[in-house]
Amino acid sequence: MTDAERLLKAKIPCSETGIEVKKSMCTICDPQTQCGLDVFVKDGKIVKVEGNEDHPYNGGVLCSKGAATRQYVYSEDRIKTPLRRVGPRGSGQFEPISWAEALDTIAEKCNAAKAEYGPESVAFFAGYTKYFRPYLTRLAMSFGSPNYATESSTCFFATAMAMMLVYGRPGAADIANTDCLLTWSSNPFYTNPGNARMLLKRKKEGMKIICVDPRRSPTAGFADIHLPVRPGTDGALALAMANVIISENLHDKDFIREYTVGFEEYRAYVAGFTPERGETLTGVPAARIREAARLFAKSGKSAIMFSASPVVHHTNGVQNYRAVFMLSGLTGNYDVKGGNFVQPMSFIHMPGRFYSREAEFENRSARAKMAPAIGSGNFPVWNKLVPEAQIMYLPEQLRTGKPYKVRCLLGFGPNYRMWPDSDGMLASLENLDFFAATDVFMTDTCQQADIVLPACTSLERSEFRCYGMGYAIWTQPAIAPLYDSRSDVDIIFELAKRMCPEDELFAMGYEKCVDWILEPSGLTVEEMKKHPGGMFVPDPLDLPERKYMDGGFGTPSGKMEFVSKILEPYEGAPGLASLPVYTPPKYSPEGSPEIYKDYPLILNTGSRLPMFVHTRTYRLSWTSSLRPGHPLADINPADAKKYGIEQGGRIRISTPKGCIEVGANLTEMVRPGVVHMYHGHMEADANKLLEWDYLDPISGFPGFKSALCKIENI
Ligand SMILES: Nc1nc2c(c(=O)[nH]1)N[C@H]1C(S)=C(S)[C@@H](COP(=O)(O)OP(=O)(O)OC[C@H]3O[C@@H](n4cnc5c(=O)[nH]c(N)nc54)[C@H](O)[C@@H]3O)O[C@H]1N2
Ligand SMILES: Nc1nc2c(c(=O)[nH]1)N[C@H]1C(S)=C(S)[C@@H](COP(=O)(O)OP(=O)(O)OC[C@H]3O[C@@H](n4cnc5c(=O)[nH]c(N)nc54)[C@H](O)[C@@H]3O)O[C@H]1N2
Ligand SMILES: [Mo]
Repeated sequence: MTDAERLLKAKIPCSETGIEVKKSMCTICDPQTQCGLDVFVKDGKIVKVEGNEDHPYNGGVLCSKGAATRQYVYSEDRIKTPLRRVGPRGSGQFEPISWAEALDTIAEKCNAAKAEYGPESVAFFAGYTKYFRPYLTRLAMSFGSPNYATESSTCFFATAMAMMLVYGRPGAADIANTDCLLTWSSNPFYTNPGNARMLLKRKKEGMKIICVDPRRSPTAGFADIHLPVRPGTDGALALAMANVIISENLHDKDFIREYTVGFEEYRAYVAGFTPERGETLTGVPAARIREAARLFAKSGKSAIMFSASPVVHHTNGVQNYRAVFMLSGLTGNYDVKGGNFVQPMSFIHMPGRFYSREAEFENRSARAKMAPAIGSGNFPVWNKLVPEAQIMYLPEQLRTGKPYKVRCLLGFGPNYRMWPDSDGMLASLENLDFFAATDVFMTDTCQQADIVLPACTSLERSEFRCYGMGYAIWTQPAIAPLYDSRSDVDIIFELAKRMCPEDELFAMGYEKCVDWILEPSGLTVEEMKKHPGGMFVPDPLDLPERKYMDGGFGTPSGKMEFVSKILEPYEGAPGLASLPVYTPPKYSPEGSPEIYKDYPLILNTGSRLPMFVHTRTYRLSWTSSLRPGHPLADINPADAKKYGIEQGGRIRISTPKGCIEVGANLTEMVRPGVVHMYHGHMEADANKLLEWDYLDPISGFPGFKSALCKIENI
């Protein structure tokens, strides 16, 4: 082998090999964990990726999904050109068309529906992908439709609602400065590697960890105290911890006196949740509840690390998280360093230590003059707090045409398997007059669309992102968009020309709009282009503690609310009590004993696996090989023994709604009595097992993590 061949084989970037290293970002697991990437490119093709060592979030590290970037980008499933459906829906019969024809058709259909039925007849939807959302929001607002919705109808917003009901503004765990981290259902070792590294560093420095998780997750493995709660009983556990804190006089009386309302009612309610009752309701031993409550209340500064999903994936989710978040105020840990510290969201739900004009750009206040959004009548509290449609109601509105017919759907990464009763969601799409889907891959949702548009990946486009430590990046394409694909943002700006030509900001173009949004931050696209791997923001905000001392809390009373003023008008309606009243999940041993008799196991769908992200990485052989035999359900060996199930054996999981057939994976990681099944599999879609209206009445979030099921060998 010659030297030149050796260099090439080793993929060394130099003039002999012609390999260049371009800086980029991995967005396979959108959006919190955008790891910096070094992309090795030769002749316009990616030959290798590595983590960018200089990036402050990942410091050179990549997970299995990021390491499989080349398989993701060069997947066989990529959509190559704009397509028009020529066969029946779902038939897969499409013909290629030009971009101009595709964009003109979409705009004509939407403009015609607007003229005939009103702009609300057109819905705009973003799946899990986040980077294009401000522009899609503005497109919907300028077009005049209140029906802008996202995957956040199932993710994060219910957690934010719980915080907002109590404090007005969410505060995130200040892991860097806390003495005691209470991870309530979060497992960063699988879901957020940067936070996991921080957690390990702080543990070495003496930080205590309490982990509330039904599974013996890696996070639970590092915890000083693990509380293996029965899924969906988190509220009862939090109330029992509050009972210990108050009865042992560990609460922060000064804070409570000055800054809260409803404490006496709360104290009286909490008195009923002794640790012994807590044990009965949650399965966590009373002694351990006491121990955890004391550690949390006595550890100097304590912080609650919450999650976007598991606690709120229950029919009682928002109430449960309200009870959890109250532990911060109760112990004086809200909006202090080392506690749950409030920072403004700078861009797309991420703090970046700067202010931006994102909200002004999106112009959601325009909704006030529009027709009611999808789901707003069914979820009034959601409607009050979240300026988006609650899209879980879409299938029912499509079926019934009530309160009005939705005619057109523009989906960017739409995936019908995101909804409970996914089959019902799929069938309901038949009621649309027109459906356009933009995706990277030809999915079975795209097969339903009238027009399909090919989106490129993050390595082929430019996008802005920021990070909590005050870092920002404007990415530049590492390679040109493959085939005839385009960035979602380009598509949105092209549609804006055709659907809201009078919009002056869209008329400025993408980069100018980003500059406009970032104007208060001092960041500009031009400056960021000089730092392809990202840069620290020029004058990062250094916010004081206890910002509520100036201007109060963002709640109706201006104080922390143990009794919610927003919920008070709904008192008496099931699940909407103004105190954080604990009710068991609708389907649970206590909530539905009749069903429990025949379906004696709890079905928890979607607890994360390290190698999969929703529907995205099943198609990659590298990531798939890390879970041989998938789709698999995780079952405790004691349950497996009871039902005569063996490792790898085929089983049927049934609920009253339906059944799926999967392999069995026996693991001590899961609690006896709980079956864990990851979602989004084409061959075995867990969301088929759930009813469309199995939803939390406050948030409209689905009860993905507490249905009842039975299992049998097949
Ligand atoms: N690898 C990977 N990373 C991801 C994702 C992915 O799909 N794969 N998804 C991303 C997305 S969209 C999200 S929302 C986040 C989620 O991020 P995380 O919340 O960290 O992940 P999960 O595994 O969903 O849940 C964390 C833990 O909650 C536990 N849990 C389940 N039910 C309950 C319950 O009722 N109560 C309590 N207390 N705990 C419960 C699970 O056992 C699990 O260990 O991860 C993001 N990161
Ligand atoms: N049973 C169950 N269901 C769940 C959950 C659960 O825990 N259990 N979790 C819920 C949560 S927390 C979330 S966040 C949702 C996520 O649910 P989804 O939004 O369905 O998530 P994905 O499958 O990651 O992405 C949807 C589509 O976006 C496409 N896509 C990827 N990148 C791009 C891009 O750059 N542009 C465009 N236009 N499309 C792109 C993907 O190919 C995919 O087809 O699922 C929810 N559903
Ligand atoms: Mo999520």
